[in-house]
Amino acid sequence: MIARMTEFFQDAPRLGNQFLDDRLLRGYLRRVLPAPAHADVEPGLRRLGERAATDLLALAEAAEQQPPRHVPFDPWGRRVDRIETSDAWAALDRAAAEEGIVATAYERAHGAASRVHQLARLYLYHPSSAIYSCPLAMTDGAARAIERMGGDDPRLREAYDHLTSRDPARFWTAGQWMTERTGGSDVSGTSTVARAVAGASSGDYRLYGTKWFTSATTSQVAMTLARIEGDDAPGSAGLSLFYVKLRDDRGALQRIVVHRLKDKLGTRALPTAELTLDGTPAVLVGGPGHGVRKIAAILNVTRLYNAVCAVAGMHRAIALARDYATRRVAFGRPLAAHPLHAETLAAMAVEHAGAFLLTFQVGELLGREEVGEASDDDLQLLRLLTPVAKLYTGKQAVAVASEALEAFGGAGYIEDTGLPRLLREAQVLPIWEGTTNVLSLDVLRALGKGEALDAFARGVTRRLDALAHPALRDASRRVADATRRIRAYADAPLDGESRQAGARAFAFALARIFAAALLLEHADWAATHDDATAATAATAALRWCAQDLASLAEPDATHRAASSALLYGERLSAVGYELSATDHR
Ligand code: MFK
Repeated sequence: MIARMTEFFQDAPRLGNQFLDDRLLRGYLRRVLPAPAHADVEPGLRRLGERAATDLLALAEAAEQQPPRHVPFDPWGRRVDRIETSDAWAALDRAAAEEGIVATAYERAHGAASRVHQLARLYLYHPSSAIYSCPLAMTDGAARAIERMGGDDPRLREAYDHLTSRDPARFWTAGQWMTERTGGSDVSGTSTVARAVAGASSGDYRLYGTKWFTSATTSQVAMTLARIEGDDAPGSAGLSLFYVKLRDDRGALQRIVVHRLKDKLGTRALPTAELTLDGTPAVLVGGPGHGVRKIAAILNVTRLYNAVCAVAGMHRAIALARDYATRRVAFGRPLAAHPLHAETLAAMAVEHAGAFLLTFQVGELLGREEVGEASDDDLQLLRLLTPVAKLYTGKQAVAVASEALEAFGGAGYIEDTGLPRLLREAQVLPIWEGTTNVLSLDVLRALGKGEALDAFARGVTRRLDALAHPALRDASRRVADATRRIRAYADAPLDGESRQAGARAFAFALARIFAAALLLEHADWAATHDDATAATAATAALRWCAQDLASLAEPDATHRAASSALLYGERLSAVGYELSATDHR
């Protein structure tokens, strides 16, 4: 018995070609890309899917083994603030350029569909990138901001050319420095000051202040916020957007002091620093003031990246757990043959399918906006669904990663299996780029005067009305009913505080309903086109729609007072909550 045990070694999970293994991605691209575009891009995606399971994966693992190091001084005591990263990290940068992970979106070889193609490339690249996707997100956001607001400033044009280059020798990445000690989510607390450079052209400033989180500090350039001296407009309206080139022609940091690298739960190959700008030259972008509104052009791209990376991470976690379930035998049969295990993995696949379609829908809308083909409804939906997709997928990515680790039993908790990284890399997704709650409030902001919800309802109804397959009818009725319920909720005369307290449940309902309509649309297409993925598309859609799609909260003043008492123990009577005498103690 002992001899038999010692001879046994469990096979590790293996990854196949990450494009060929992804039926949802392939079916989706067949549906949404025009046939010539599909024929053009498919071979490249196939190659990238292979790289994601081979050389990129090896580079990502090597980069994780050699995290960045801050070298503050040279051997002779001069302040140098070098951030040393691994060769593998540099190779992932080169691969990103060559694979056009950013450039594809700006070359626009396939018009509006270019954004979907580019996001599909990001989706394949991200889980084998050691989070090199983070600098790429900010690079794409910066390119978009410069395209929209850069005007003809030669320094910004130069940056745009580098940020969107496929040539590894020319490719630059950008940081996005928003967070300060005085303001994390509340960016209006930014205390960095911008002083105009006397005698220089009108866009030239020097920045003074401390940035508390700067991701990808090895980037060549960054976009940041500062208050122009003398601008006393209140809150974020008094902030302006600036472009910074981090190093001079000799490679020295331009009056930037790096204090330390952050010691983070995950994203460990990615350098994230605290730094002080002490007269750093900067170029004003898009004129003075309204910096938050301007940096939102970047945020809305990076939030979409966040969602794509969330669904990509879910897919990777499921791919590993699915493969392992065929290799691991317990109680006399492979895990895959155990009904409860199979149900658990299938539920993760359904979660991934809805999150995937919701996210790529935002990509379709952004693609149309970028080439000037977006309708008014598209623009409303883009504004509304960007935070919805980000907040929903970020949260679900953690749940799926956690479930995936559990599917490996104890091995999922052991560092050198690489599996714990799935959870660590997921946990950042609901935090950076706006937490779930901050984004739920952004959803309320995006509703505006109600036009966005009108566009939302039309987007759902149009899809439901077009369904042809009779098997989808019941599910379609459930989605229509949930849409009526969120409309009634939005129209109800709730006070502002109650509206805020219920904002997360509302945002989740929007995510579930829109994803439901997209899943039904996709399943209908697959069934009527006899697509190879028709059965899985229909199963995912029907299971998704069987859940409560609009579980709304109505936390009125009494409810909120009780929540407060639950947390802080104040006397409920003080806030008018009537309970028995014993409850008041
Ligand atoms: C692997 C995946 C890749 C991910 C890469 C991640 C690396 C990046 C690391 C980071 O940078 S993390 C830092 C991220 N920080 C945030 O996301 C900030 C989160 N906080 C918010 O989003 C707050 O809601 C916000 C800062 C926007 C609140 O600011 P304000 O100024 O108090 O809000 P206000 O006054 O409502 O909005 C100011 C203007 O901006 C308004 O326009 P108007 O001036 O015309 O009235 C808003 O409509 C507009 N605005 C705000 N958010 C917008 C927006 N416009 C469009 N889209 C938005 N999302």
